[in-house]
Amino acid sequence: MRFDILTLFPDLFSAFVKETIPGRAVAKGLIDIHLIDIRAFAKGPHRVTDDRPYGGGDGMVMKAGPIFRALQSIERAGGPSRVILLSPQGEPFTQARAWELSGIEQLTLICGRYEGVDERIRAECVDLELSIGDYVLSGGELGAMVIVDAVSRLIPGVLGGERSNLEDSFEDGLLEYPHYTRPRVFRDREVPPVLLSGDHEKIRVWRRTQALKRTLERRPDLLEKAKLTEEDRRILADLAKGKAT
Ligand code: 9D3
Repeated sequence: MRFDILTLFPDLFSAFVKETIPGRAVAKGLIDIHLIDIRAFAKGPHRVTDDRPYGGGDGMVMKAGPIFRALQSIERAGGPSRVILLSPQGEPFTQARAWELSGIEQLTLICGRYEGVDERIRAECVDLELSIGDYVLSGGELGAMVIVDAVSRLIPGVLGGERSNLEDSFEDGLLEYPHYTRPRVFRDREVPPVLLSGDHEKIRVWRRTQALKRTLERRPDLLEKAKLTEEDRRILADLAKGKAT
């Protein structure tokens, strides 16, 4: 899988590409990350990439020409491709969207800056506009890293020896149960005895109960879409009655 990232700040990606799981996937040859400096496609001695908005108002708008030429410079990898604009106006990026994108051979990510990009880039070039959440960032670069991270760890082989992404939070729609490791006592807090019992069935039920309890308390919105078994529904009923802990 190949990612082409269009940005005015390619240096922001150097530690990301060197140090992260996607970075290791690059080293393993499973993914390619190409950084494209939009400024290299700007014209004139000053290589201007932004301009004042028609109609007036504060702030600057990214010019269409440099982004368009940067897009034209990308070699086609062959398989299906998608051009994604990161913007606060985009659809929310979700785990379901990450799975969908992980099946596409080539993703192009356009990172906006300033007030945004000229609307004609959207109209001419963009297949999908994504936001990573309801907060204000300074540009699309962190959004692009979020998408590369979430998508590339779904590609077979990227998560080497680490636990499978099927166990991840959000794959079954629940938050995770609490984790403990040594020491058994830390600042007078003991590891729940069930985890030391060696009774794997009891441990499984306890973990499932904790996952359901956390989700109910912190993210009740997730329970509506979660994949729940008959056992889960019974545990939830017990939690509601104050029976399970
Ligand atoms: C302060 C500027 N805002 C005017 C009211 C609009 C605005 C423009 C551009 C706000 C943020 C940005 C830059 N953000 C992104 O490019 C961005 C983003 C985000 O801000 N939040 C969540 N996801 C994303 S993806 C790209």
